[in-house]
Amino acid sequence: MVVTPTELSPAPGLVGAPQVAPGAAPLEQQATDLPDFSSAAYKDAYSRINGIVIEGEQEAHDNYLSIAQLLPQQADELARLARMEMKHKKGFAACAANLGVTADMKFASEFFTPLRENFQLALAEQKLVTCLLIQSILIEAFAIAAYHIYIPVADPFARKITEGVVQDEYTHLNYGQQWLKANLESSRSELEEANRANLPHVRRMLEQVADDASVLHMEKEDLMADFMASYQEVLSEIGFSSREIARLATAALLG
Ligand code: PL3
Ligand code: FE2
Ligand code: FE2
Repeated sequence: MVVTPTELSPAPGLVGAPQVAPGAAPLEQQATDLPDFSSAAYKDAYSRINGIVIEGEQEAHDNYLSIAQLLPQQADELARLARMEMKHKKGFAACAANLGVTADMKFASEFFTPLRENFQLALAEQKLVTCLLIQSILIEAFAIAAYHIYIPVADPFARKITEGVVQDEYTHLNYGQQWLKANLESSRSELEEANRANLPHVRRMLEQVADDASVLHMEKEDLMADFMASYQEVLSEIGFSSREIARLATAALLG
């Protein structure tokens, strides 16, 4: 599309000094509509979302230590990733304490049951490719999407913590990506099968969290779009073609 100078001009009402009603918040605070962090509705939704995040960080820690059993030559690196996850868990626990919220850990544990069970099954069968797909690709891409969408609508304390965490999560996504790229041909069929079995769970998890997330001003569509962006980018880096990626992503709609 050709962009003409007219299309680049500001809309008539936006010319000149910004108009702010007397007593209103300055424009930069109005840009993203922040929730009321002290409301009962916010704290109620936060108790479940924060529980999910704390449980997710704890399970990520456990999963990297489990993966080290299958990749003993990389045990040091995997222990380093696991330590990062414990730091994340502590950070998010501090976010809840700061808001005076108690995380709902029972809800959170149930939320992760399908992926936890599939990971444990794969571990028992020494299916390293499946373990890496579940933890290092699907869960990490889910975390990255959640943290990206949370940052602009978080309270200032949680925003700082989440900004630090999201950087680490890229390291974790990258870890799985590198291994799978180096071993693509021998991993292909297990990867496709594990993707078909687990991607629908991620979709259901996003659906399950959508109502609480929207109380935090995080929209389901934004979460899904961010997840799909990281997921597809990783698959492309691993070496899949666009057609293969479309096929893998289609598994989200089935099952
Ligand atoms: C991997 O390092 C950790 C996995 C955590 C998974 C998080 C999923 C979060 C879903 C809801 C998003 C809300 C984010 C708010 C943060 C307090
Ligand atoms: Fe983490
Ligand atoms: Fe992580």
